[in-house]
Amino acid sequence: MLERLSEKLSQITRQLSGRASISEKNVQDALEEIKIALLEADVHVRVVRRFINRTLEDATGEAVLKSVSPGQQFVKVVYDRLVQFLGDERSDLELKGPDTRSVILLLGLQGSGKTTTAAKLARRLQKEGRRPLLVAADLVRPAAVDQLMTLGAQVGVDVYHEPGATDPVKLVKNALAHAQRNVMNTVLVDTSGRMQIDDQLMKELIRIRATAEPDETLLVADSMTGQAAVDVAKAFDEAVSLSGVILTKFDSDTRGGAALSLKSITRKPIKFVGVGEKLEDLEPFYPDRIASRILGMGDVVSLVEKAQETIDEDEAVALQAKMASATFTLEDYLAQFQRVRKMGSLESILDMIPGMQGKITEDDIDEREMKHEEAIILSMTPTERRNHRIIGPPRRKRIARGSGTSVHEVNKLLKKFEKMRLMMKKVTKNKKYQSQLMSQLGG
Ligand SMILES: Nc1nc2c(ncn2[C@@H]2O[C@H](COP(=O)(O)OP(=O)(O)OP(=O)(O)O)[C@@H](O)[C@H]2O)c(=O)[nH]1
Ligand SMILES: [Mg+2]
Repeated sequence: MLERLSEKLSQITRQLSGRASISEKNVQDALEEIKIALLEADVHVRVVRRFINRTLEDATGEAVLKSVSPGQQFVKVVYDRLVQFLGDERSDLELKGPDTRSVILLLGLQGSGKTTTAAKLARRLQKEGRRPLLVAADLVRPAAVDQLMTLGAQVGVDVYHEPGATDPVKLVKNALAHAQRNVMNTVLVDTSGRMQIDDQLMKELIRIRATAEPDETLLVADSMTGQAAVDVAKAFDEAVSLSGVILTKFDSDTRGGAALSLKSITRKPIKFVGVGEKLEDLEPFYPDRIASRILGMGDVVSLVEKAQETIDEDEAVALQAKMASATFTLEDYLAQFQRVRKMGSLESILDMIPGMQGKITEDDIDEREMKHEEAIILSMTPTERRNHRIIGPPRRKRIARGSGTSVHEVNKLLKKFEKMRLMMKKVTKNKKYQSQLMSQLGG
Protein backbone atom coordinates (compact mmCIF):
# COMPACT_ATOMS: atom_id res chain seq x y z
CA MET A 1 0.00 0.00 0.00
CA LEU A 2 1.04 3.58 -0.71
CA GLU A 3 4.15 2.35 -2.55
CA ARG A 4 4.27 5.08 -5.14
CA LEU A 5 3.80 7.98 -2.79
CA SER A 6 6.22 6.46 -0.31
CA GLU A 7 8.88 5.90 -2.94
CA LYS A 8 8.71 9.52 -4.04
CA LEU A 9 8.54 11.15 -0.63
CA SER A 10 11.21 9.04 0.99
CA GLN A 11 13.50 9.76 -1.93
CA ILE A 12 12.97 13.51 -1.54
CA THR A 13 13.44 13.55 2.20
CA ARG A 14 16.44 11.21 2.07
CA GLN A 15 18.30 13.77 -0.03
CA LEU A 16 18.11 16.23 2.84
CA SER A 17 18.05 14.06 5.90
CA GLY A 18 21.75 13.30 5.99
CA ARG A 19 22.98 16.84 5.42
CA ALA A 20 24.82 18.74 8.10
CA SER A 21 23.51 22.05 6.82
CA ILE A 22 20.65 23.02 4.55
CA SER A 23 19.59 26.33 3.10
CA GLU A 24 16.19 27.88 2.67
CA LYS A 25 16.57 27.21 -1.05
CA ASN A 26 17.11 23.48 -0.35
CA VAL A 27 13.89 23.40 1.63
CA GLN A 28 11.96 25.21 -1.08
CA ASP A 29 13.24 22.84 -3.75
CA ALA A 30 12.35 19.81 -1.69
CA LEU A 31 8.89 21.18 -1.03
CA GLU A 32 8.35 21.82 -4.71
CA GLU A 33 9.08 18.15 -5.33
CA ILE A 34 6.81 17.11 -2.49
CA LYS A 35 4.05 19.22 -3.98
CA ILE A 36 4.32 17.40 -7.29
CA ALA A 37 4.40 14.04 -5.56
CA LEU A 38 1.23 14.87 -3.60
CA LEU A 39 -0.60 16.08 -6.68
CA GLU A 40 0.39 12.90 -8.48
CA ALA A 41 -0.94 10.95 -5.54
CA ASP A 42 -4.31 12.57 -6.22
CA VAL A 43 -4.35 14.57 -3.01
CA HIS A 44 -6.93 17.34 -3.14
CA VAL A 45 -5.33 20.50 -4.48
CA ARG A 46 -6.50 22.60 -1.54
CA VAL A 47 -4.93 20.12 0.81
CA VAL A 48 -1.67 20.18 -1.11
CA ARG A 49 -1.51 23.95 -0.95
CA ARG A 50 -2.18 24.00 2.76
CA PHE A 51 0.31 21.23 3.36
CA ILE A 52 3.11 22.96 1.49
CA ASN A 53 2.51 26.39 3.02
CA ARG A 54 2.49 25.11 6.56
CA THR A 55 5.50 22.87 6.08
CA LEU A 56 7.42 25.74 4.53
CA GLU A 57 6.63 27.93 7.53
CA ASP A 58 7.82 25.30 10.00
CA ALA A 59 10.82 24.15 8.03
CA THR A 60 12.43 27.47 7.26
CA GLY A 61 12.34 28.65 10.84
CA GLU A 62 15.52 29.04 12.88
CA ALA A 63 14.73 25.94 14.87
CA VAL A 64 15.22 23.77 11.83
CA LEU A 65 17.85 25.47 9.71
CA LYS A 66 20.13 26.30 12.64
CA SER A 67 19.67 23.02 14.45
CA VAL A 68 22.34 20.37 14.91
CA SER A 69 20.75 18.04 12.39
CA PRO A 70 18.66 20.25 10.10
CA GLY A 71 18.10 17.49 7.58
CA GLN A 72 16.50 15.25 10.17
CA GLN A 73 14.56 18.14 11.61
CA PHE A 74 13.15 18.77 8.19
CA VAL A 75 12.00 15.17 7.88
CA LYS A 76 10.40 15.49 11.29
CA VAL A 77 8.51 18.59 10.18
CA VAL A 78 7.19 16.79 7.10
CA TYR A 79 6.31 13.78 9.20
CA ASP A 80 4.37 15.86 11.73
CA ARG A 81 2.39 17.52 8.95
CA LEU A 82 1.57 14.19 7.36
CA VAL A 83 0.30 12.92 10.69
CA GLN A 84 -1.84 16.01 11.04
CA PHE A 85 -3.33 15.71 7.59
CA LEU A 86 -4.05 12.04 8.08
CA GLY A 87 -6.13 12.96 11.11
CA ASP A 88 -3.75 13.25 14.11
CA GLU A 89 -5.01 10.76 16.62
CA ARG A 90 -6.44 7.33 16.10
CA SER A 91 -10.20 7.64 16.10
CA ASP A 92 -11.94 4.56 17.44
CA LEU A 93 -15.59 3.57 17.20
CA GLU A 94 -17.75 5.29 19.77
CA LEU A 95 -20.13 2.64 20.98
CA LYS A 96 -22.21 2.33 24.11
CA GLY A 97 -21.27 -0.01 26.93
CA PRO A 98 -22.02 -3.73 26.65
CA ASP A 99 -25.32 -3.44 28.49
CA THR A 100 -26.79 -1.02 25.99
CA ARG A 101 -27.42 -1.68 22.35
CA SER A 102 -25.21 0.11 19.84
CA VAL A 103 -25.97 0.44 16.16
CA ILE A 104 -23.53 0.83 13.29
CA LEU A 105 -24.86 1.88 9.91
CA LEU A 106 -22.70 1.15 6.87
CA LEU A 107 -23.34 2.98 3.66
CA GLY A 108 -21.63 3.93 0.46
CA LEU A 109 -21.50 3.67 -3.29
CA GLN A 110 -22.05 0.44 -5.18
CA GLY A 111 -19.19 -2.01 -4.86
CA SER A 112 -17.26 0.06 -2.33
CA GLY A 113 -16.99 -2.88 0.08
CA LYS A 114 -19.90 -2.36 2.49
CA THR A 115 -20.95 -5.97 2.84
CA THR A 116 -17.43 -7.30 3.23
CA THR A 117 -16.61 -4.55 5.72
CA ALA A 118 -19.75 -5.25 7.75
CA ALA A 119 -18.60 -8.85 8.22
CA LYS A 120 -15.01 -7.79 8.98
CA LEU A 121 -16.21 -5.34 11.59
CA ALA A 122 -18.59 -7.87 13.15
CA ARG A 123 -15.72 -10.32 13.45
CA ARG A 124 -13.56 -7.74 15.13
CA LEU A 125 -16.22 -6.58 17.58
CA GLN A 126 -17.06 -10.15 18.47
CA LYS A 127 -13.42 -10.74 19.31
CA GLU A 128 -13.56 -7.72 21.58
CA GLY A 129 -16.29 -9.44 23.52
CA ARG A 130 -19.35 -7.79 22.01
CA ARG A 131 -22.38 -9.67 20.71
CA PRO A 132 -22.91 -8.49 17.15
CA LEU A 133 -25.84 -8.97 14.80
CA LEU A 134 -25.49 -8.39 11.07
CA VAL A 135 -28.56 -7.00 9.34
CA ALA A 136 -29.16 -7.65 5.65
CA ALA A 137 -30.88 -4.41 4.66
CA ASP A 138 -29.72 -4.40 1.05
CA LEU A 139 -32.92 -5.39 -0.68
CA VAL A 140 -31.90 -3.99 -4.05
CA ARG A 141 -29.27 -6.39 -5.31
CA PRO A 142 -30.79 -9.90 -5.52
CA ALA A 143 -27.73 -11.79 -4.23
CA ALA A 144 -26.91 -9.32 -1.46
CA VAL A 145 -28.67 -11.19 1.35
CA ASP A 146 -27.02 -14.49 0.45
CA GLN A 147 -23.63 -12.81 0.30
CA LEU A 148 -24.01 -11.43 3.83
CA MET A 149 -25.31 -14.75 5.14
CA THR A 150 -22.28 -16.56 3.74
CA LEU A 151 -19.90 -14.02 5.27
CA GLY A 152 -21.79 -14.07 8.57
CA ALA A 153 -21.46 -17.86 8.74
CA GLN A 154 -17.74 -17.55 8.06
CA VAL A 155 -17.20 -15.23 11.02
CA GLY A 156 -19.76 -16.95 13.24
CA VAL A 157 -22.10 -13.98 13.55
CA ASP A 158 -25.89 -14.20 13.17
CA VAL A 159 -27.46 -12.47 10.20
CA TYR A 160 -30.93 -10.98 10.44
CA HIS A 161 -32.83 -11.26 7.16
CA GLU A 162 -36.42 -11.41 5.99
CA PRO A 163 -37.20 -13.44 2.91
CA GLY A 164 -39.42 -11.46 0.59
CA ALA A 165 -39.00 -8.16 2.44
CA THR A 166 -39.21 -5.02 0.33
CA ASP A 167 -38.98 -2.18 2.83
CA PRO A 168 -35.52 -1.81 4.42
CA VAL A 169 -36.84 0.67 7.00
CA LYS A 170 -39.29 -1.85 8.36
CA LEU A 171 -36.68 -4.56 8.23
CA VAL A 172 -34.24 -2.50 10.29
CA LYS A 173 -36.94 -1.86 12.86
CA ASN A 174 -37.62 -5.58 13.14
CA ALA A 175 -33.91 -6.32 13.32
CA LEU A 176 -33.52 -3.98 16.29
CA ALA A 177 -36.33 -5.77 18.11
CA HIS A 178 -34.69 -9.10 17.28
CA ALA A 179 -31.39 -7.89 18.73
CA GLN A 180 -33.17 -6.73 21.87
CA ARG A 181 -34.85 -10.09 22.37
CA ASN A 182 -31.64 -12.00 21.85
CA VAL A 183 -29.42 -9.70 23.92
CA MET A 184 -27.22 -8.76 21.02
CA ASN A 185 -25.55 -5.47 21.85
CA THR A 186 -24.03 -4.42 18.54
CA VAL A 187 -26.16 -4.18 15.43
CA LEU A 188 -24.39 -3.72 12.09
CA VAL A 189 -26.64 -2.69 9.23
CA ASP A 190 -25.48 -3.40 5.67
CA THR A 191 -27.31 -1.16 3.22
CA SER A 192 -27.58 -1.26 -0.54
CA GLY A 193 -25.12 0.56 -2.75
CA ARG A 194 -26.21 4.00 -3.80
CA MET A 195 -25.45 6.46 -6.51
CA GLN A 196 -25.24 9.97 -5.11
CA ILE A 197 -27.58 11.17 -7.80
CA ASP A 198 -30.22 8.61 -6.96
CA ASP A 199 -32.58 10.77 -4.98
CA GLN A 200 -34.96 8.02 -4.03
CA LEU A 201 -32.28 5.78 -2.56
CA MET A 202 -30.76 8.69 -0.67
CA LYS A 203 -34.15 9.54 0.82
CA GLU A 204 -34.58 5.95 1.88
CA LEU A 205 -31.20 6.09 3.57
CA ILE A 206 -32.33 9.09 5.57
CA ARG A 207 -35.34 7.09 6.76
CA ILE A 208 -33.19 4.09 7.65
CA ARG A 209 -30.96 6.36 9.66
CA ALA A 210 -33.89 7.87 11.52
CA THR A 211 -35.14 4.40 12.45
CA ALA A 212 -31.78 2.89 13.33
CA GLU A 213 -30.57 5.88 15.40
CA PRO A 214 -27.00 4.74 14.82
CA ASP A 215 -24.10 5.42 17.16
CA GLU A 216 -21.84 5.24 14.15
CA THR A 217 -22.80 6.17 10.60
CA LEU A 218 -19.84 5.02 8.58
CA LEU A 219 -19.18 5.67 4.95
CA VAL A 220 -17.43 2.78 3.25
CA ALA A 221 -15.36 4.26 0.43
CA ASP A 222 -12.92 2.83 -2.07
CA SER A 223 -9.53 4.43 -1.41
CA MET A 224 -8.41 3.75 -4.96
CA THR A 225 -10.81 6.36 -6.23
CA GLY A 226 -8.66 9.06 -4.60
CA GLN A 227 -10.27 12.50 -4.48
CA ALA A 228 -13.55 11.10 -5.73
CA ALA A 229 -13.86 9.31 -2.38
CA VAL A 230 -13.65 12.70 -0.70
CA ASP A 231 -16.47 14.10 -2.84
CA VAL A 232 -18.56 11.05 -2.02
CA ALA A 233 -17.93 11.58 1.68
CA LYS A 234 -19.04 15.19 1.39
CA ALA A 235 -22.25 14.28 -0.40
CA PHE A 236 -23.17 11.54 2.05
CA ASP A 237 -22.30 13.69 5.01
CA GLU A 238 -24.64 16.41 3.82
CA ALA A 239 -27.46 13.90 3.41
CA VAL A 240 -27.09 11.68 6.47
CA SER A 241 -24.32 13.17 8.61
CA LEU A 242 -21.44 10.73 8.90
CA SER A 243 -19.48 9.90 12.03
CA GLY A 244 -16.51 8.48 10.16
CA VAL A 245 -15.14 6.70 7.15
CA ILE A 246 -13.74 3.27 6.41
CA LEU A 247 -11.38 3.26 3.44
CA THR A 248 -11.38 -0.07 1.64
CA LYS A 249 -8.96 -1.57 -0.85
CA PHE A 250 -6.16 0.29 0.87
CA ASP A 251 -3.99 -2.70 -0.01
CA SER A 252 -4.22 -1.79 -3.67
CA ASP A 253 -3.95 1.97 -3.23
CA THR A 254 -0.42 2.99 -4.13
CA ARG A 255 -1.10 6.73 -4.03
CA GLY A 256 -2.92 7.62 -0.84
CA GLY A 257 -4.83 10.66 -2.13
CA ALA A 258 -8.05 9.76 -0.36
CA ALA A 259 -6.39 9.07 2.98
CA LEU A 260 -4.48 12.34 2.88
CA SER A 261 -7.37 14.57 1.80
CA LEU A 262 -10.34 13.17 3.67
CA LYS A 263 -9.88 14.58 7.14
CA SER A 264 -8.99 18.13 6.22
CA ILE A 265 -11.71 18.45 3.59
CA THR A 266 -14.57 16.68 5.35
CA ARG A 267 -13.50 16.79 9.04
CA LYS A 268 -14.51 13.12 9.22
CA PRO A 269 -11.99 10.71 10.72
CA ILE A 270 -10.90 7.53 8.99
CA LYS A 271 -11.65 4.85 11.54
CA PHE A 272 -10.47 1.72 9.76
CA VAL A 273 -8.90 0.63 6.52
CA GLY A 274 -9.67 -2.51 4.56
CA VAL A 275 -6.42 -4.14 3.52
CA GLY A 276 -7.52 -7.22 1.62
CA GLU A 277 -10.40 -9.45 0.68
CA LYS A 278 -10.11 -11.78 3.65
CA LEU A 279 -12.26 -11.22 6.69
CA GLU A 280 -9.34 -10.47 8.98
CA ASP A 281 -8.12 -7.76 6.61
CA LEU A 282 -9.42 -4.77 8.52
CA GLU A 283 -7.05 -2.52 10.44
CA PRO A 284 -7.52 0.44 12.73
CA PHE A 285 -6.24 3.58 11.05
CA TYR A 286 -3.22 5.07 12.80
CA PRO A 287 -2.16 8.39 11.22
CA ASP A 288 1.32 8.25 12.74
CA ARG A 289 2.06 4.80 11.44
CA ILE A 290 0.83 5.63 7.98
CA ALA A 291 2.99 8.76 7.96
CA SER A 292 6.12 6.79 8.87
CA ARG A 293 5.25 4.26 6.23
CA ILE A 294 4.91 7.03 3.66
CA LEU A 295 8.30 8.44 4.58
CA GLY A 296 9.83 4.99 4.66
CA MET A 297 10.98 5.50 8.23
CA GLY A 298 9.60 2.26 9.54
CA ASP A 299 7.46 2.18 12.56
CA VAL A 300 10.42 1.85 14.84
CA VAL A 301 10.61 5.60 15.15
CA SER A 302 7.13 5.88 16.49
CA LEU A 303 7.73 3.02 18.87
CA VAL A 304 10.76 4.75 20.30
CA GLU A 305 8.92 8.05 20.55
CA LYS A 306 5.96 6.50 22.22
CA ALA A 307 8.06 4.55 24.63
CA GLN A 308 9.86 7.71 25.64
CA GLU A 309 6.63 9.57 26.09
CA THR A 310 4.98 7.02 28.27
CA ILE A 311 7.79 5.69 30.35
CA ASP A 312 9.23 7.89 32.91
CA GLU A 313 12.69 6.74 33.93
CA ASP A 314 12.26 7.42 37.62
CA GLU A 315 9.13 5.39 37.50
CA ALA A 316 11.00 2.50 35.95
CA VAL A 317 13.71 2.59 38.61
CA ALA A 318 11.14 2.66 41.39
CA LEU A 319 9.38 -0.26 39.79
CA GLN A 320 12.56 -2.24 39.62
CA ALA A 321 13.24 -1.70 43.29
CA LYS A 322 9.76 -2.86 44.12
CA MET A 323 10.22 -5.98 42.12
CA ALA A 324 13.47 -6.84 43.79
CA SER A 325 11.99 -6.54 47.24
CA ALA A 326 8.75 -8.23 46.25
CA THR A 327 6.75 -5.21 47.32
CA PHE A 328 5.26 -5.06 43.85
CA THR A 329 1.54 -4.75 44.44
CA LEU A 330 -1.60 -5.17 42.43
CA GLU A 331 -1.65 -1.40 42.20
CA ASP A 332 1.66 -1.51 40.31
CA TYR A 333 0.32 -4.29 38.16
CA LEU A 334 -2.68 -2.14 37.28
CA ALA A 335 -0.40 0.74 36.35
CA GLN A 336 1.26 -1.56 33.81
CA PHE A 337 -2.05 -2.17 32.09
CA GLN A 338 -2.69 1.50 31.89
CA ARG A 339 0.76 2.06 30.46
CA VAL A 340 0.11 -0.49 27.74
CA ARG A 341 -3.18 1.23 27.02
CA LYS A 342 -1.49 4.61 26.64
CA MET A 343 0.82 3.12 24.04
CA GLY A 344 -2.02 1.54 22.11
CA SER A 345 -3.03 -2.06 22.18
CA LEU A 346 -0.49 -4.71 22.98
CA GLU A 347 -0.91 -6.01 19.49
CA SER A 348 -0.18 -2.66 17.94
CA ILE A 349 3.01 -2.34 19.95
CA LEU A 350 4.26 -5.74 18.87
CA ASP A 351 3.37 -4.84 15.34
CA MET A 352 5.82 -1.99 15.37
CA ILE A 353 8.80 -4.14 16.26
CA PRO A 354 10.77 -5.13 13.15
CA GLY A 355 10.40 -8.81 12.42
CA MET A 356 7.30 -9.11 14.55
CA GLN A 357 4.85 -7.73 12.02
CA GLY A 358 2.06 -10.16 11.45
CA LYS A 359 3.78 -12.87 13.51
CA ILE A 360 1.66 -12.16 16.52
CA THR A 361 -1.98 -11.67 15.84
CA GLU A 362 -4.92 -10.74 17.95
CA ASP A 363 -5.54 -14.41 18.50
CA ASP A 364 -2.29 -14.88 20.36
CA ILE A 365 -2.76 -12.06 22.80
CA ASP A 366 -5.69 -12.13 25.03
CA GLU A 367 -6.63 -8.50 25.33
CA ARG A 368 -9.92 -9.61 26.69
CA GLU A 369 -8.23 -11.34 29.56
CA MET A 370 -6.29 -8.17 30.18
CA LYS A 371 -9.52 -6.22 30.34
CA HIS A 372 -10.99 -8.73 32.78
CA GLU A 373 -7.93 -8.60 34.98
CA GLU A 374 -8.08 -4.85 34.97
CA ALA A 375 -11.75 -4.89 35.90
CA ILE A 376 -11.03 -7.26 38.76
CA ILE A 377 -8.27 -5.08 40.20
CA LEU A 378 -10.43 -1.98 39.81
CA SER A 379 -13.13 -3.65 41.88
CA MET A 380 -10.75 -4.04 44.82
CA THR A 381 -10.35 -1.51 47.55
CA PRO A 382 -7.02 0.35 47.71
CA THR A 383 -6.07 -1.66 50.79
CA GLU A 384 -6.72 -4.88 48.96
CA ARG A 385 -4.65 -3.75 46.02
CA ARG A 386 -1.76 -2.95 48.28
CA ASN A 387 -1.96 -6.21 50.15
CA HIS A 388 -3.56 -8.97 48.15
CA ARG A 389 -3.04 -11.51 50.91
CA ILE A 390 -6.04 -10.16 52.83
CA ILE A 391 -8.37 -11.12 49.99
CA GLY A 392 -10.18 -14.13 51.41
CA PRO A 393 -13.23 -15.95 49.98
CA PRO A 394 -15.92 -13.36 50.92
CA ARG A 395 -13.86 -10.55 49.40
CA ARG A 396 -13.24 -12.64 46.29
CA LYS A 397 -16.94 -13.11 45.88
CA ARG A 398 -17.58 -9.38 46.21
CA ILE A 399 -14.81 -8.52 43.74
CA ALA A 400 -16.13 -11.03 41.20
CA ARG A 401 -19.56 -9.50 41.43
CA GLY A 402 -18.24 -5.96 41.21
CA SER A 403 -16.14 -6.68 38.14
CA GLY A 404 -18.70 -8.77 36.32
CA THR A 405 -16.37 -11.77 36.37
CA SER A 406 -16.36 -15.04 38.33
CA VAL A 407 -14.70 -16.12 41.55
CA HIS A 408 -12.76 -18.55 39.42
CA GLU A 409 -11.30 -15.68 37.42
CA VAL A 410 -10.45 -13.73 40.56
CA ASN A 411 -8.68 -16.80 41.96
CA LYS A 412 -6.80 -17.23 38.73
CA LEU A 413 -5.58 -13.65 38.73
CA LEU A 414 -4.44 -13.78 42.34
CA LYS A 415 -2.57 -17.02 41.73
CA LYS A 416 -0.92 -15.60 38.65
CA PHE A 417 0.04 -12.46 40.50
CA GLU A 418 1.57 -14.39 43.39
CA LYS A 419 3.61 -16.44 40.94
CA MET A 420 4.70 -13.35 39.09
CA ARG A 421 5.92 -11.72 42.28
CA LEU A 422 8.02 -14.71 43.15
CA MET A 423 9.47 -14.83 39.71
CA MET A 424 10.26 -11.15 39.78
CA LYS A 425 12.14 -11.47 43.00
CA LYS A 426 14.24 -14.25 41.56
CA VAL A 427 14.76 -12.55 38.29
CA THR A 428 15.72 -9.16 39.66
CA LYS A 429 18.71 -10.74 41.34
CA ASN A 430 20.00 -11.46 37.86
CA LYS A 431 20.87 -8.42 35.76
CA LYS A 432 20.33 -10.01 32.40
CA TYR A 433 16.84 -11.29 33.08
CA GLN A 434 16.04 -8.05 34.72
CA SER A 435 16.27 -6.02 31.56
CA GLN A 436 14.32 -8.65 29.70
CA LEU A 437 11.53 -8.56 32.18
CA MET A 438 11.50 -4.80 32.29
CA SER A 439 11.12 -4.65 28.55
CA GLN A 440 8.30 -7.13 28.75
CA LEU A 441 6.58 -4.88 31.19
CA GLY A 442 7.11 -1.96 28.90
CA GLY A 443 9.93 -0.52 30.98
N1 LIG B 1 -8.49 -5.93 -2.07
C1 LIG B 1 -9.56 -5.59 -1.36
N2 LIG B 1 -10.79 -5.92 -1.81
C2 LIG B 1 -11.86 -5.57 -1.08
C3 LIG B 1 -11.74 -4.87 0.15
N3 LIG B 1 -12.99 -4.66 0.63
C4 LIG B 1 -13.84 -5.20 -0.25
N4 LIG B 1 -13.18 -5.76 -1.30
C5 LIG B 1 -13.75 -6.42 -2.48
O1 LIG B 1 -14.57 -5.52 -3.17
C6 LIG B 1 -15.64 -6.21 -3.79
C7 LIG B 1 -16.98 -5.55 -3.43
O2 LIG B 1 -17.22 -5.77 -2.07
P1 LIG B 1 -18.67 -5.77 -1.42
O3 LIG B 1 -18.48 -5.92 0.05
O4 LIG B 1 -19.56 -6.74 -2.09
O5 LIG B 1 -19.13 -4.30 -1.77
P2 LIG B 1 -20.54 -3.61 -1.48
O6 LIG B 1 -20.28 -2.19 -1.22
O7 LIG B 1 -21.29 -4.36 -0.47
O8 LIG B 1 -21.23 -3.77 -2.92
P3 LIG B 1 -22.80 -3.54 -3.26
O9 LIG B 1 -23.57 -4.16 -2.18
O10 LIG B 1 -22.97 -4.20 -4.58
O11 LIG B 1 -22.99 -2.07 -3.35
C8 LIG B 1 -15.54 -7.64 -3.35
O12 LIG B 1 -14.92 -8.40 -4.35
C9 LIG B 1 -14.63 -7.57 -2.11
O13 LIG B 1 -13.91 -8.75 -1.91
C10 LIG B 1 -10.43 -4.52 0.59
O14 LIG B 1 -10.21 -3.89 1.63
N5 LIG B 1 -9.38 -4.91 -0.20
MG1 LIG C 1 -23.19 -5.09 -0.49
